[in-house]
Amino acid sequence: MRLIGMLDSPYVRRVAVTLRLLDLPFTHEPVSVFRHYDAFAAINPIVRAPTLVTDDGVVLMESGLIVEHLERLAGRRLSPDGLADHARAQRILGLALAACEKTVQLVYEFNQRPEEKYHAPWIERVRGQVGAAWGLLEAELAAPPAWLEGSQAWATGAVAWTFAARTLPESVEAAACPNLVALTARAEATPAFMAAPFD
Ligand SMILES: N[C@@H](CCC(=O)N[C@@H](CS)C(=O)NCC(=O)O)C(=O)O
Repeated sequence: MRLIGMLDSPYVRRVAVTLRLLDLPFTHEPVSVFRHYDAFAAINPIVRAPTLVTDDGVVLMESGLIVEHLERLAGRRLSPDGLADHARAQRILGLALAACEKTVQLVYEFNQRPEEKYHAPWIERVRGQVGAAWGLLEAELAAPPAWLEGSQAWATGAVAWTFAARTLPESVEAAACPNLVALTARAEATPAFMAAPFD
């Protein structure tokens, strides 16, 4: 299997960490959707990271769909079985993905648009959404469930926090999110994360 994309993308990184957590063999090709557009397009004309090329040559995209496929391949899931636990896992995962997506929107606003084209009301709205997502995620972690560590919700939460803290530090308030900071520090020290560093 080939994983295409840079590890500074939270979506690529969550797939890389998932591959490690599931002990699936893969090669990683750090091709950038911006700096290596043509090379990326040669693999996936939609130029969307992450892209996963299966051993049969099927080109997959969308990290959630890729994770679903990888779990099938490995024959195990990175989420709890019970219905109530699963709902909680999906809530934590959804909050982490929302924080990611909204942070990416801010990054694109600042990196892809000329400054005179920034739209302040939109930026304020997205900043508010980012803050709400982190606040709610932090609250979920105040009494973390026993199954959290090693789950997809855990992996994506930590990937999301590192991404935001490193890419747009002013968008995160570490002092207000001690649980997230601690969870991320522990996750980043695990072999699965260390094998897929943000840089
Ligand atoms: N929902 C997608 C989001 C993926 C995404 O936004 N990828 C970015 C890189 S962080 C990308 O491909 N950007 C280039 C583009 O969309 O043109 C997923 O979960 O995979």
